[in-house]
Amino acid sequence: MKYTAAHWGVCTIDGQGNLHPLEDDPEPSRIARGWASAAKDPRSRILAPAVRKGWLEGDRGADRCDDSFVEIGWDRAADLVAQEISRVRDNHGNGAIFGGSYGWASAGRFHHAQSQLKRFLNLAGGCVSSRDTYSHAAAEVLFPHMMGRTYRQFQDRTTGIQLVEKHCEVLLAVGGLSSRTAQIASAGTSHHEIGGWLERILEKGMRVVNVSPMKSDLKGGEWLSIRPGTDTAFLLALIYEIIDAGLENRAFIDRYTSGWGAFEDYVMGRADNHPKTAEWAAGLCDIPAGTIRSLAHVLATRRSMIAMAWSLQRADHGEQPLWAGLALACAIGQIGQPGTGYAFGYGSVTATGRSIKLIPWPSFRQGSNPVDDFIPVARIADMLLSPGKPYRYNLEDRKYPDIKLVYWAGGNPFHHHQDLHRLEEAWTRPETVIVHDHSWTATARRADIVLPATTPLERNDIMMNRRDPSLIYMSPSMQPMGEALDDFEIFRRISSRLGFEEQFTEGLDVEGWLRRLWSQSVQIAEAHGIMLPEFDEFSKAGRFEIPDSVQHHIGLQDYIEDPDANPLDTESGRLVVFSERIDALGLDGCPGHPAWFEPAESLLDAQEDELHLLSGQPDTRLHSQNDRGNESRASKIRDREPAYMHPQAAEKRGLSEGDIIRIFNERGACLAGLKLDDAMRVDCLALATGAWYDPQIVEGERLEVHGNPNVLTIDKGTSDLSQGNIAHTALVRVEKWLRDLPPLSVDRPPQLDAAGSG
Ligand SMILES: Nc1nc2c(c(=O)[nH]1)N[C@H]1C(S)=C(S)[C@@H](COP(=O)(O)OP(=O)(O)OC[C@H]3O[C@@H](n4cnc5c(=O)[nH]c(N)nc54)[C@H](O)[C@@H]3O)O[C@H]1N2
Ligand SMILES: Nc1nc2c(c(=O)[nH]1)N[C@H]1C(S)=C(S)[C@@H](COP(=O)(O)OP(=O)(O)OC[C@H]3O[C@@H](n4cnc5c(=O)[nH]c(N)nc54)[C@H](O)[C@@H]3O)O[C@H]1N2
Ligand SMILES: [Mo]
Repeated sequence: MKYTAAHWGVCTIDGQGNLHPLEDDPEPSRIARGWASAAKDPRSRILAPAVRKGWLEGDRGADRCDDSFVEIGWDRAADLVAQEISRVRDNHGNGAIFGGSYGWASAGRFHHAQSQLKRFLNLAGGCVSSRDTYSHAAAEVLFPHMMGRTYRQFQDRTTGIQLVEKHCEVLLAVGGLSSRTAQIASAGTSHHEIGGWLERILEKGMRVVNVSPMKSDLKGGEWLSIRPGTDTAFLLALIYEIIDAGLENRAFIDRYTSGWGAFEDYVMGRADNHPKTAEWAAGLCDIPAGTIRSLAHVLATRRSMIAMAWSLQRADHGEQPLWAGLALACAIGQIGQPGTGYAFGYGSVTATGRSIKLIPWPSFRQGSNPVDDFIPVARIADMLLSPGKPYRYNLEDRKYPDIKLVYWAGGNPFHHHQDLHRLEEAWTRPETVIVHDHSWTATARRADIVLPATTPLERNDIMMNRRDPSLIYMSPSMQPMGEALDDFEIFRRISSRLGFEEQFTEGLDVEGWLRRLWSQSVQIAEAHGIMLPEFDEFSKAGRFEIPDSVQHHIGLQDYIEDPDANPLDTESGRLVVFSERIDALGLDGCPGHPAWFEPAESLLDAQEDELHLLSGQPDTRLHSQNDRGNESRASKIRDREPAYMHPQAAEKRGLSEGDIIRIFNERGACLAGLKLDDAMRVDCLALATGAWYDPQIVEGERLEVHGNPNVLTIDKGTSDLSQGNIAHTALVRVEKWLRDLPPLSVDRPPQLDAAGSG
């Protein structure tokens, strides 16, 4: 059998090269339905290496948006890239090359674009890198301080959803828990289980509380329609009411936490004369005080799980709801027991809370980076705009480097970054931008040298995810389009010009690397008592199921069982509710304990006609991937991304379903197609991320015509602690678009001339 795999799932490939969902996947992702059409679309695929005309003419990036390209052959393209890297290295050093290249790329173990790029740049002398992710930077920085676990360690051993099903009585899902986002697992998934699990726990009568501005963030259960950005107030009030009723678990607090006293003084208002009562929070979070109080009692007296969605911390002061959630779980005192306690990201991706034996599968070695400089991932525009400027990050004082060359493979910053007009300005600063992608993304359109990569449907690879029980041999379903090459082959050609081909390839071709990865896997599996088949047998069968792969995890269990023998790797060895280390630095936006802050923009401080923008993940695609495929396109309204509003909010503005609307604020404006949803807050507007960025000048105004919310979002760090993005914090206004509808420009390639004509 032939298979392929993506972050959204595994497919079988039939004799005609068509993709089909895995038969034993209970809930195959709809994203896969748009995959083949996106991969085969000649109008969105990059078919040949291309160079931006303005750059060839020496503009050094001034016109990096919206320019035309000259198609050149691979030889000239590889020469140019090698020359540029040498030039920048010689003139400015490797510290002037930015290779952070954030992005999800594709799921295969070998053709992972970032790993390929980093291995290549490390051999070229290194580059400035980036730390953390757009997904959960605040958690990545905060978790080690708060619980002595890296984010990854905690996620790997998050209490299993099956244990929740068995033992939990009340599931508090802050930020929802949705099978929409559970379509995805980074590095691939052979099955999708969250939808079925939700049905089962609801059927059995578990009390499930969805705390979210959108009812659809959890199918079923009770809905508490919270005002966005106010979860910390809600959580602090739950803690206040538990303490006020004398229901806090003192034994747990005394044994397992540090700094509780200072935090409790803050919550009870002993420190600032502002007790964080249910009445106090009700005014902020828009959930009735009686509801908060009775929920506090229920949580403290029943077997309860505090589950936080990732979205909460992609917001201004995003550290605070995570930390307050942990403090709440400490007050309840059920951490470390089966099915209760604290979790982060059930449903944000499908594999969080999966009961699985964790096997550390090998990956393509990146080598080490001789340059130790980095930026927090979401500070890219700040870096490009302000070289040398000081900033704070994770208890350090740092300075932005001066970048001359940007190299990106497997990510789309003109999808993922906030305030894209600001990024557009920052993007003119480097001298050279090099991008590999398979499609004419907004980032590829804003590069100087664009190299066409293959998609996973055009190559062999292996899916091995430590949180999945299936190993998949990925086979191609089609021939490479145009002149596309694998990222590996592209880097091989460039590294041969730079004199380190042998180190880059280690003398192996793709099959040689797959065989090597497999033989490493065989050894690792053996150490875990598992016998893997030979490579040829595996590649022929296409799939190997790990036997006895089920293993239940309970978050922080070892610590709770024996805190003296297994202290946490925190400043106190315990769960930190007040951090002396963080407090001592007086950081902007992150004091020593969880605390309420009003966000940079919020409905608490809004004009009557403003709405809160929710720009979460799209149902029909993975970020900007497959946006040009048929599944995503079928969801659009007159080619524009759908935006959701409450019928009352629409009526007030004279809008009806199907209208084209203009969504705007001081940072930008975009068009979208209106859809109505009476199960969302009346003061919110939901516009998913991922419509290909298409800014145009329409009657003198800069207008994004496709529906990309990142022209509206704010480019600011969560706080000086983690500097994560704050995508979920923004206000917008909406009006009906009455003028002619400008056609898209991203539905076709940029202007391309053959070499010689330009
Ligand atoms: N407003 C707002 N913005 C957000 C978010 C939000 O919630 N709201 N979420 C943020 C989050 S959590 C994330 S993770 C980011 C996601 O941001 P990204 O990860 O940058 O988004 P993708 O569209 O997945 O980009 C992956 C790119 O890799 C390319 N690619 C795929 N396979 C290959 C390959 O084999 N080789 C090469 N060279 N390229 C390949 C794809 O074509 C695509 O352009 O967005 C962030 N942005
Ligand atoms: N289909 C699909 N699934 C995906 C992805 C994709 O692109 N497509 N991307 C994957 C990636 S990279 C990531 S990081 C995860 C992200 O997973 P999440 O962060 O969990 O997903 P989001 O869609 O950003 O947000 C979930 C919900 O949070 C709610 N929300 C927003 N602001 C607030 C708030 O202030 N308070 C509360 N209580 N709720 C709020 C919104 O209603 C939103 O629907 O999704 C993954 N799953
Ligand atoms: Mo993400």
